Amino acid sequence: MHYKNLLISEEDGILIVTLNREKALNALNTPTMLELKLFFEADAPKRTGIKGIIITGAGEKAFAAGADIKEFEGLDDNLGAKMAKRGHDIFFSIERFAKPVIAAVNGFALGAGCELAMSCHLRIASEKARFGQPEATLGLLPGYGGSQRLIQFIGKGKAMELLLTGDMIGAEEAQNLGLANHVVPHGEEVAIAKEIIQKIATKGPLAITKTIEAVNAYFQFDEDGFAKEVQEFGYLMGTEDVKEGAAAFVGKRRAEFKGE
Ligand code: CO8
Repeated sequence: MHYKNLLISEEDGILIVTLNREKALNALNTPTMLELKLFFEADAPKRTGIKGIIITGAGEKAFAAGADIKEFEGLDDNLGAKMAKRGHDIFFSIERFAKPVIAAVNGFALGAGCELAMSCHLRIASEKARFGQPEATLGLLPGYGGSQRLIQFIGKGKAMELLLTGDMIGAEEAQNLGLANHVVPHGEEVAIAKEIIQKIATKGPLAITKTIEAVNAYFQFDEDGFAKEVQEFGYLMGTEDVKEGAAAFVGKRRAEFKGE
């Protein structure tokens, strides 16, 4: 299969998936999401010989700076909910992948980018990584599972603060909060992720798959929260506020929200 927005390579039995929209800070537009869907739901499961998968971003600056805000124009409540549901399904397929999936976070991991990193089993952060869920700044809430997974990683109080303020945190704070597993010198995140996958590959492969299933099972009761997120994301996508938020971003100005 030929991918346009993802670069896929294999090194020492590990698949490396590079989000490849550097000029847009690897924002996850629809074609990229569809390629992630194809990769994780169809292609990668057939590669039974691989030891694991690493996801990273092209360039020096970003893992992924969110969903592509330039695609928001023309979205309404119905389409917004559909896109959020599709994103949930893709990120569940990453979270439930039978082999370890590690995010090598080489820069900004914001909005959908942070949500993608959180759907991976582990996160190795460059010291330059920045994490955040800035959707409220756009008049939205996270649409790809962020309102649920952020709580799972850092607890309700701090998650509430980051979700309500839209503040970004650096790699060290992300590690202290439990969001990043390790912080490493910039440029070494893929190499360290590879070392960890090589170590996991020495363990029992069935044990690894069953451990991933068991850890994920702990959070199954949260699925109503995901359904709630789809519903509310759809609602917000139909509001004037999100049109204003996206237009302000594209126009490089501060948003003037009316609460409508
Ligand atoms: N979408 C589209 N383009 C983007 C995005 C994005 N999320 N982020 C950056 N870009 C583009 C910029 O528009 C700019 O393009 P251009 O050169 O054509 O103007 C280029 O990338 C470089 O960006 P900046 O010039 O802004 O770079 P800075 O270093 O000044 O700033 C930031 C970097 C802080 C990361 C800044 O770009 C920023 O704030 N980006 C937006 C972050 C954000 O709000 N992310 C959340 C998006 S919403 C979301 O993820 C919701 C997911 C739910 C599902 C959605 C389903 C529809």
